Amino acid sequence: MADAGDSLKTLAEVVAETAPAELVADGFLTVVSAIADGAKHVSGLTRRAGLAGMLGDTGEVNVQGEIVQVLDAAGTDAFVTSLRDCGVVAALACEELEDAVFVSDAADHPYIVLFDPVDGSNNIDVAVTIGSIFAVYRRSDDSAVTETSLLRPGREQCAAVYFVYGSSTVMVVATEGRVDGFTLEPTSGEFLHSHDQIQIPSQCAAYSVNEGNQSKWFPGMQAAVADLRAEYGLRYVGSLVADFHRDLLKGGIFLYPGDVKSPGGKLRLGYEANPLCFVAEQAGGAGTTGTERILDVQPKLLHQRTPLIVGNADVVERVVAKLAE
Ligand code: P6P
Repeated sequence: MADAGDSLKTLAEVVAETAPAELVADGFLTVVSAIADGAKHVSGLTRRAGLAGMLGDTGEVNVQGEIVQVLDAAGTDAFVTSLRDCGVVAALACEELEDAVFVSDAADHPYIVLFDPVDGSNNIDVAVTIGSIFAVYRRSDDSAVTETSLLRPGREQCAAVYFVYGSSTVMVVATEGRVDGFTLEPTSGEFLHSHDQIQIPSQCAAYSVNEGNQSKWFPGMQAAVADLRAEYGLRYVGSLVADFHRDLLKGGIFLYPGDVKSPGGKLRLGYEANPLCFVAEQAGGAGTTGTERILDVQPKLLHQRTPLIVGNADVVERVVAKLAE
């Protein structure tokens, strides 16, 4: 029986045809392919986690102070290897690694990638959707790459990529002015163009926050979420990429605010908030700390955390106005 996948373009075809010419000219497709190769490996491990020894934790604690899941470590290895060896990445930073990995200062290595290899990893053991998130930058000049080279505001990203390992494995690629989705065809191993030019729907369909933290929120956030609660249904997976992807495709607003215990928030700026807010803005949405556009924040630390409010621009703006009252 004919299958929609039979007529869909591949990731390589779409990126070659639609990505900005200056990116295509200096190896952007190589970066995207390296990221996709790592994700195919992680997708395969995720689908067979209980059979592939991918459940549970390693007993180690990462730089975030979080227990490292077995799949976190496997995902880190897969993506570090594919990005380090692809030949166009000068440096990379990963949630699971305290320090950046410096690959080459050569001019033919123009890209820098920050990533969260397996987001939501505490959901692995219960087979709930998890993801991977990537922020892609071009080196600002040919000078030697240092840790400072990775502390760039999110507005300087040339692309953002994330994967949802859910009921299907979906890759979302955003470049300036365009967001496309690709579904992994397991038999061929190809990511096929299943979502053309994604734009966030005009109507917000749900709010997404961990209501269990309500008592810890500052009063302004408690009032802002009360407004959302009065108008929208609640959807919360507890896996950032799953919650974000639903809001991107269906309309919605995701919030992980700072609170009295963690005023700076829980989620990381460099490889969670920045790439997802880049995607959101290219799809017509918005992302803020509550007081500042996420993409304008000047990072000071590689693993810096941030409050995050992202989704339908009009609803994000309403929350910001409420917080400012
Ligand atoms: P909480 C998963 O651990 C994660 O980093 C994100 O994927 C998710 O959005 C958030 O934490 C969930 O945190 O405190 O609601 O369990």
